[in-house]
Amino acid sequence: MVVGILVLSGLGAVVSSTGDKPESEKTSIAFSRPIVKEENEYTTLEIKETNGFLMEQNKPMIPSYTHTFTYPAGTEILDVKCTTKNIQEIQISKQLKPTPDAIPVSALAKSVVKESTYTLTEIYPEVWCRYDVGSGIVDNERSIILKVQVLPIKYDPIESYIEWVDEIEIEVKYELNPITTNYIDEYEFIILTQSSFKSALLPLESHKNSRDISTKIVTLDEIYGGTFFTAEGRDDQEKIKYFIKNAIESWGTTDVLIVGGIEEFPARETHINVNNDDREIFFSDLYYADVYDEEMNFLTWDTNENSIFAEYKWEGETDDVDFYPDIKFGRIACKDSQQVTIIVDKIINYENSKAYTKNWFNNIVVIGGDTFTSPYGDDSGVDEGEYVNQAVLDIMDGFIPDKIWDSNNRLSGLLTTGLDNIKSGIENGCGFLDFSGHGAPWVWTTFPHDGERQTLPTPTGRYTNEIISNLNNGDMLPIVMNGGCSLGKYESDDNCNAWAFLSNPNGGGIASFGATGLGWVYTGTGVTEGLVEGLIVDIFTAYDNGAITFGEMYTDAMNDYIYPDMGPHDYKTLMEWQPFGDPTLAVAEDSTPPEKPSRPDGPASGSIKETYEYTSTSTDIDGDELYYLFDWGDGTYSGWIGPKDSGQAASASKKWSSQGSYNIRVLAKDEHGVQSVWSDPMSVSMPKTRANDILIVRLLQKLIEISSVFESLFQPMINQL
Ligand SMILES: [Ca+2]
Ligand SMILES: [Ca+2]
Ligand SMILES: [Ca+2]
Ligand SMILES: [Ca+2]
Repeated sequence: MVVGILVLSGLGAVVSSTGDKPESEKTSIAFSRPIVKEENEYTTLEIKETNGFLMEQNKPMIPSYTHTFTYPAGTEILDVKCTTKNIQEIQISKQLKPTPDAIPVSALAKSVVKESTYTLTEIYPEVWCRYDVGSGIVDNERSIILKVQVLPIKYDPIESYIEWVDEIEIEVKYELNPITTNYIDEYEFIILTQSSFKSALLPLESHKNSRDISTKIVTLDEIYGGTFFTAEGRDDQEKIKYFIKNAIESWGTTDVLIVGGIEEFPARETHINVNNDDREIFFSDLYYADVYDEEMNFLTWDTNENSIFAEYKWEGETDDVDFYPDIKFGRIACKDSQQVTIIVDKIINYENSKAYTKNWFNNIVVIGGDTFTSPYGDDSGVDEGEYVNQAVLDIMDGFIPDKIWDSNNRLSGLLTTGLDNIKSGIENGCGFLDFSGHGAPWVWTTFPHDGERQTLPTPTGRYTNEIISNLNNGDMLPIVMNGGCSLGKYESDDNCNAWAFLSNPNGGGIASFGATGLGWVYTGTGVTEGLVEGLIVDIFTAYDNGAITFGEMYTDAMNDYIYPDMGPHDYKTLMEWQPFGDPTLAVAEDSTPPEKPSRPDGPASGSIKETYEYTSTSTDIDGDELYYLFDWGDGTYSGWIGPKDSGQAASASKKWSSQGSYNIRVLAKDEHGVQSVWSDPMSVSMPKTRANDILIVRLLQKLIEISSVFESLFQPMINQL
């Protein structure tokens, strides 16, 4: 949604530097006049320069623009000032649309959508800008991240008008005190485990070292016993967290893999009071990753020192949490050495074969239905699961989609069932798999459009961990998003869906995400604007923006998601969203992309049921070999054609089966799996008739001309041809 931010101060921002004095940076954001739509009972606002919404429950939805400033670790943010330019008023006749309800996506309890409403007696929001400072890892650099959320609208519910501002200038005053980091890159990557798994992990350690990722296995005994650094901390989890801090500061560690299920490797319990319906205690590995606050102090997640961790309005208590991960991390929840060996073999094979260069990798399977239905109070008419899937496909637009949906009858079919289609989608090979619906630890499910019962996928209405464990997709291993409640709750089911993809020795997945507790999402088109499904969209965006490891996909998405004054649903989402897998896993490779391929060349018109050939060419500055994909504009693709030398044309043939106009476009990828942009489209028209049929049509038309009596008889025949 970011469209042309007008930055008035030139290329991005102006930084003035005057020796030791505080420095400052200014950025201006211009906003065009809001588009006001008054539909049904509400007014909605759109401002084209905004990139999100302020979405507080029981408050109106306000367009927002979030700007991220990044500084070296140690920088102190002294002041953030927002100055508004012209403020104008627009009278509105209907109240602003409320933020959609946040609803849990549990497979067990039916989620009832209440009609979202609010009562406001004061101008909302109170401020034009708000900000938040944290410490995290950005492009492998320890960084201070400043998020400024600009709210270009104020709403007066009593007088029924809005104020909007056409420009806001943000001025940041800061002092650069880069911390001296004598971090030698001794161990970029540490693998933490109980002793009994160590020997099964040795092949992974040497594999990573051979890929120039300096790696060390450290056992819990060594952490608790102070083998490398003096053990400190009040309990095992805190000792592990201090160990990670020491590894960052003494070894230059950026990535941490935790090995073991809840019995084999402890996790931290959280205490988030989302609302009185959800006071579930759940586990969060983000605890281990969020090592520092914005002043680079060790963050205990128990700032009120009552030894109850990660409190949010828990018996009235709240602990400060920074949320920005300071390391990239993942867990492989192995319960025995055999599982360790399965995962280690899969990782080594995935990386040695460069899975991301394979043609199957460029397939994506998306699965969804109507997450919230009208019998349970959702009157949006939106099939939320499919809506999220489509948002993912729009981001991953060089991937060939396999849409397993209720609306196309592929999730709801009876002859070829939903389960059949999911199985063949995965077993045909795909790089990514996105489930969007409801869950419990061992089952994913969803509703048909406006359905009363969770009957998808057909025929059983259940996609279970047992089905996942029986997948037989060999080396073609996807990264899996398990959208729904508790699908990553490994402490209650040691073969929960998210983990079952990894533990499968004959296929399954290479890495996955799932919630360790009850997950929350918004209803209607708000579903992609935040919470679990919004974070999934951010993870795909991070991949599309060039993340090259699994850990970067997650960390970049977190860095993107976090905003000032987050609410309880965001707290829960960010703490429960568990990455399963190796954070250093190579999911892409750096290479200069091929040039935009030439517009396809070939016949611009023709007849259906005849075969035509089209060609296109691209070049690669690195001289890489290229593969081409033709999108025929009718929902079908050519499949990847190649390898071709850089500059060598590629051709593909197509026979259209129904009449119409189609836009053909072409994409190239190089031998490293890096894709070009799509070519300009070539428009082709396929009239309804074959050459041989044209004579017949002319004859029939002649007959109609002679007498209109023939029209009712022959016109349908003409239409058929
Ligand atoms: Ca506490
Ligand atoms: Ca942090
Ligand atoms: Ca719906
Ligand atoms: Ca290249």
